[in-house]
Amino acid sequence: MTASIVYSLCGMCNTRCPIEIHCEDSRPRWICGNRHLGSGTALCPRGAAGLGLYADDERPQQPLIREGARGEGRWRAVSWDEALDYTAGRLRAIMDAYGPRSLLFSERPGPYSDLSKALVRGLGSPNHCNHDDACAHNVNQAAYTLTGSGRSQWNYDYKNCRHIVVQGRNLLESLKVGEVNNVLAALDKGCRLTCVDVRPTVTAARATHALCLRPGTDLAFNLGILHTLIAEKLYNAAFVAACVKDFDALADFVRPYSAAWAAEECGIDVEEITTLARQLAEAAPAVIWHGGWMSTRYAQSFMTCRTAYLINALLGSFGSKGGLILNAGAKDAGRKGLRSFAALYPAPEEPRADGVGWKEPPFAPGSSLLHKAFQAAATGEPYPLKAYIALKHDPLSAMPDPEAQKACLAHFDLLVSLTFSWSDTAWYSDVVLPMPSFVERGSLLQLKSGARPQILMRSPAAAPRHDTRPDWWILGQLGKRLGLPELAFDTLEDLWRFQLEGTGISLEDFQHGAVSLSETPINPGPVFKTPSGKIEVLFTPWEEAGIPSLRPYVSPARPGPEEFRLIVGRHACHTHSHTQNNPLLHDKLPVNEAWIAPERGQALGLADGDTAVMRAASGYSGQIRVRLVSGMHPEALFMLHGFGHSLPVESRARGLGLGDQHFMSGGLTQEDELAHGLALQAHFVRLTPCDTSAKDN
Ligand SMILES: Nc1nc2c(c(=O)[nH]1)N[C@H]1C(S)=C(S)[C@@H](COP(=O)(O)OP(=O)(O)OC[C@H]3O[C@@H](n4cnc5c(=O)[nH]c(N)nc54)[C@H](O)[C@@H]3O)O[C@H]1N2
Ligand SMILES: Nc1nc2c(c(=O)[nH]1)N[C@H]1C(S)=C(S)[C@@H](COP(=O)(O)OP(=O)(O)OC[C@H]3O[C@@H](n4cnc5c(=O)[nH]c(N)nc54)[C@H](O)[C@@H]3O)O[C@H]1N2
Ligand code: SF4
Ligand SMILES: [Mo]
Repeated sequence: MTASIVYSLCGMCNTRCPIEIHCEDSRPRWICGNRHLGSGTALCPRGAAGLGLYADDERPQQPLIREGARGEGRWRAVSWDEALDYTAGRLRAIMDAYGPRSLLFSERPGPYSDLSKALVRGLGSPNHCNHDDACAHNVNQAAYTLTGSGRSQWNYDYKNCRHIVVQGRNLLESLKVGEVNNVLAALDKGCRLTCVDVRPTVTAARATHALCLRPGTDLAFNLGILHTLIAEKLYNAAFVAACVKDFDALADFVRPYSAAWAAEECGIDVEEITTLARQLAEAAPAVIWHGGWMSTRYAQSFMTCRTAYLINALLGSFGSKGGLILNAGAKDAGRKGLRSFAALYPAPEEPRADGVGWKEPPFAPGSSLLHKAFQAAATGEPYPLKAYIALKHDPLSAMPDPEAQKACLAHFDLLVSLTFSWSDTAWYSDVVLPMPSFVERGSLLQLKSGARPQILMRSPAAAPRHDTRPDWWILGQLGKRLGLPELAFDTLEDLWRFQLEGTGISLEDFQHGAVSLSETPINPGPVFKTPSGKIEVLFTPWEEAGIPSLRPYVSPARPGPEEFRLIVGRHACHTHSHTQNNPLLHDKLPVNEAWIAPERGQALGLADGDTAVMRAASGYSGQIRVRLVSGMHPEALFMLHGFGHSLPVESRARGLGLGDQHFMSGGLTQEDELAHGLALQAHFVRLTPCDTSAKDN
């Protein structure tokens, strides 16, 4: 037996933790964290279950072209040549008839998007979208409009922090392994953790103090904190004078929002707000008020995230040890970054179909609004969209109201899905171009910015078990057939050599899967890439267009006496909707449940473990097991996202639990009032015991 280790990157979620894949006679046997990169061998349950994905035969195994109606599940298995010729031929015909801008592309973005962006640009379409309108769009715009840098350019220096506040951020379950390790290390050293949620979580259980707010009132809470920091002069006056523009406008804005008012709005004691503000001032500037991640929940989520960053600003934590540190890139390390494929082509000048960049004042670079592009496809305004390619993206699960989405998708002549697992979107497509699992796949090199910027390598540890091809190869082959031969590479090594050109780094330098660009940590300090070089409370482009950068608080609607607000979230054992059929993870958590407060259950005649009918305002309904959970806010019904699979090809996940997206009817037009991220939690549902509802029907 020959043993070997392949250094690579996990692909069970977008975090891409560095891993070691241990092989015996070239067969992957074990996956653990990469010991050479300082993060230890531990992985989260999903990463460890990568071998389950590798072994799974219930994933698309060869290219498929649809035979029956969309979604019917009748396929013709074809060769790669036929699949690529067919796809490229249809794309060419559509672009000839409607122009290149009729191509819409969406993906879960990341370092590998450089190639797909290049393809879309090279073909002449402005319509490259990401998934962020249902994820971090609002927090990204909040960071950008205040600091000139997007949310992921600000790193949290947990290790040196004295007080962390997470709000709607379930950091220990919706996790990144490195972040969890750093937070736990800080807690061991005495750092305080305040957790603000609407239900009990693992993060709340580990917190120094946990608070339960009325769902959707976080903006009131933050305004109460800002008010207290200013009224009690607890803020860092020197930092504010040096680094915050328009402080007076902020002080005027928060004046009406006292801690007492906020406490009443949120349903908590006033001391919860005043004490927290004082504790933070005492620990400042080594404090982190997390800006949020999955922040597309309410009509005022953008303002909630803005106020979170403004609290950091008043406490002086930007640029401070133990606070928010700007990620350093290759340039900061005095090095040249990776060569870009997208830079081979000029940015298209056509307006985007989703309106970003021309309908409204600027958003952070790279922003998109896929739900608006879908609506544009339905109306044909500003122009027809006719071909749609989804890469690593499952909007039918990951955006609200699949039926409304299908009505939009009906306007496309071609739907293509690149994926490594079955998904509702792949199943509904005209062409499925299947990829190997990350265990069998290499990817573009990734430049990871941070205190010590690095270039990371994902390498295949085994030959593909099925007739699947990596995304870089598929995109390159499509490019080659559509007049962009420079995007096609025969080998992964050729692709990597293109990226490394001019960096002085060679493939041999990637001994343990990474090359560090700096020996010592870099802290660029409080650098704000705004016109004034300061944090700008008022975002000039919006103010000039008559859009207020500080929007007054609007109290969220209360559910009716029989209703609950639908709250969604994640679990440590699953990633969105693509791990439920993984044999290892399915065994750990096969189904989702509806969590409600015990007193609400009792009033409805529901006991813990009962099955109930959950019904949306649209009438859509399904059965779900009910959990009575102490500490839940009574207005909230919580369920995990990602369940309710119905595809016949997924024997393990099929028929278990409910998909939250189906309970969000009308949700494609429910969004944040300023930044337009989706408002996924603007929906109410009802629960009825199974027997009663049977009689009702
Ligand atoms: N109703 C509702 N909607 C939501 C959410 C919610 O909680 N509830 N959460 C939102 C959030 S935060 C997010 S990030 C999005 C997530 O939305 P998505 O990114 O669409 O979700 P995933 O299930 O992670 O991935 C989608 C598909 O991509 C494939 N895939 C995953 N990784 C790769 C890869 O490396 N390469 C390729 N080619 N394919 C890959 C998977 O097989 C899967 O079929 O959903 C958002 N939408
Ligand atoms: N295991 C695992 N980890 C993941 C992912 C995954 O799929 N699985 N996905 C990754 C991705 S793409 C993302 S975006 C992040 C998301 O990470 P988070 O932003 O942490 O998202 P969630 O887990 O959806 O929700 C966090 C918490 O918000 C709470 N919440 C809901 N409504 C309110 C409210 O009105 N006020 C307050 N204060 N709290 C509220 C929920 O109860 C939940 O506990 O997770 C990432 N990490
Ligand atoms: S957080 Fe877990 S699933 Fe995500 S990359 Fe890391 S080990 Fe893999
Ligand atoms: Mo996300």
